[in-house]
This record gives sequence, structure tokens and C-alpha cells, in this order.
Amino acid sequence: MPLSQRATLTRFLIEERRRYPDASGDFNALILDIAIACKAIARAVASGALGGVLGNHGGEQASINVQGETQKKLDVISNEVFMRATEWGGQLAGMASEEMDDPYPIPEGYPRGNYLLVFDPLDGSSNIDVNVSVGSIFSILRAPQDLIDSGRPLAAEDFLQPGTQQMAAGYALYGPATMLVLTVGSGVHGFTLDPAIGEFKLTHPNIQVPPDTQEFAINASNSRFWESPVKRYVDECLAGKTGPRAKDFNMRWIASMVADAHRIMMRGGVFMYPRDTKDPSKPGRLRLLYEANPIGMVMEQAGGRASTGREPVLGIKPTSLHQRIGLVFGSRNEVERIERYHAEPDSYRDTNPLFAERSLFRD
Ligand code: AFP
Repeated sequence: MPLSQRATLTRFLIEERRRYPDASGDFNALILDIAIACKAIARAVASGALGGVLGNHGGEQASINVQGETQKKLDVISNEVFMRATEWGGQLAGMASEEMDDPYPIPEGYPRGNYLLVFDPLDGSSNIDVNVSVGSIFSILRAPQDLIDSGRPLAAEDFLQPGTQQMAAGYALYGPATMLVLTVGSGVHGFTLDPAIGEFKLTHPNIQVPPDTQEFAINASNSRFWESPVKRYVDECLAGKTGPRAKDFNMRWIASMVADAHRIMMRGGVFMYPRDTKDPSKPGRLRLLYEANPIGMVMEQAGGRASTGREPVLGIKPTSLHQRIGLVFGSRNEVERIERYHAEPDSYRDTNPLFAERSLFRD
């Protein structure tokens, strides 16, 4: 279809809204403001070193975020862009992000709305300096009714809702093309930014994640810290045609979850950043509220699956704003296989020499 005939994001949202005659329009306005933020971030990312914001060229911002990581300037800028684009319109009661220790209430002078926004403004930021794809991830929740009714101060607890409660979720990918991939709870749709007119256009309606795959993504340098079900799964993939799976697998790792997730949305695959024994204080690397839940909703809405390996991610009741979690997502049959390996008695551990006395894999 010619680009000029493709629906814009605005048109798509308006047509979606017709199915809900009582909808106020706030929700669409919020998504369009998020899209504006993503366009601005895409622009900053695309400027590369010319924008003067990259680590080697702009220097690292001397601030440390709540995860104990150095924030690069572009992380900070992207966070600001999200806040400024969405705080003013009267749709939000507050927001929370990877880059802010505490929730951000809507400033005095702006109307307060019925939604909460949670986001990772720039996922995969270690890739910025090497000009590899990065992205933004977002999730929209309904604000608790008592927060809306009473006007009391915003609290971190307001955000601690399971992923099943998300009203919408999605990500923007700043790759060779900028894309916005969105679910409002009725399938997943991909929009590509048309740079000529600055509009997102519907290019990938009703994305479906293939249920089977021969591709997996995991940071193999952590293998000595993996739990045995993960070790078993990866070993079986690596054994290829001659192993129990009787087929060869390919491995991919971009170190930018949003880019890995997008590859899986386009052609299937499984992504794992599982719980491991690397640091007992961190039950996984990725964050539940603004990484696992939105990507989980997108996957599930596209027919894929998202899990900790032990239970569906979207069912977990969060306990803190920046909670980390083990995460496995992608092609449904593979994720279910990994869940089965976690549920089965640990015969792999009992028979594999790697888990013997004095082994690296012993607890
Ligand atoms: P940032 O949140 O610091 O950008 O980290 C990106 C990320 O959380 C995720 O996008 C990657 O999948 C993962 O980290 C990469 O981790 P490794 O450094 O272990 O490859």
C-alpha cells in the first residue's frame, strides 16, 4: 500500500475509540503525547555525536540513578522529554520512570487526570555510543480511584499494580527506521515514522508472534550463574540437530531488550534474562514495572508469552517501584517449554556433572 494511504496513529486511535462511545478522549491524547516524546527522542538519538549528547563526545552525566548506574546525558534528556510531553495535558495523575528514584506528581498548575504513566525513556543505553538500536518502553495504568477522588499526594504504592491491569503498553524503537509498537488491549500494531511528514503510519497491523522458533537470545556470559532449567534449555538448543530438540538453533543478543523484543515480534524467538545467582540481592536484571510488564503485555497481545519461568509475568503483584524480575518472553511454545523445565523435578541438575559437588552451579 502506498505510504500516503496508510492510516496515521491519530486516525488509528480515533477509529479504535469509536468502539468505546463513552471514552473521553484523554487516553488517546495521552498516547499521542507519548508518540510526540518518542519522535523527539528519535531525533536526539539520530543526531548521534552531532547532538553533543553521547558518552564519548558529550561526556557522561555525573549522576547515578536509583539502580546504581551512571546516567548518560541522553537518558536524562529522554526522561525530561517524556515528562514535559505528558505532564501538562490533564490525563495523568503521576508518572514513574527508571531514571527517577521516586514517583513524579503532576506539578501544581496542571490539571490531574485518571492515568499513571510508567516508562523506561531509553532502554539499551549502553548501545548509544556504538550506534546500535535503542528504544523507549511505556505502560499506562489507571490511577487508583481514591487518588483521583481525594486529591491526596501521589505514592509509590499507586503504581504497584499487576501487569494484567495495564490499559496500554508499547515501545518505540530507534533503529534504521523509528517505529512505535502499541497495544491498547486489542492486538498489537506497529507504526513507522514517516520522516517526511513527522507522522507515525500504520505499517504492521495485527502483529503475531510465531508460536515456534529456532532462535534464542540470552547473555551467555552469565551461564555460570544460571539455574538448571535455563542451563538445560540452552544446552538443548546448542546441541542442535544431534540433541533432544533435533533441530539447529541460532543465537542473537543485542543488549537492548527493546530491539531484541522487536526482532521477536517480527519473526519469533525467545528472550531470556532469567533469575540467576549472580547477585543474591537482585532476583533478575530487568525491571518489572517499566520493562517486563509492558513488553509482556505486547507479547501476550501478539499471541506470544511472557513469564518469569515460574509464573506469568503479568500476574505478579509488584512490591516496589524499581523491582527486578527474571524474564522470559517470546514464542509461546518455547516459553511454555522453559516453564515446564522449571516445574519438572530437577533431573537435569541431578545428572549433569556441572552441578556436581564443588561445581560452579551449586547453590
Ligand atoms: P539499560 O536499562 O541500562 O539501558 O540496560 C539495558 C538492559 O536492561 C536491556 O535492555 C538489555 O537486554 C540488558 O540490559 C543487557 O544486559 P547485559 O549488559 O547483561 O547484556
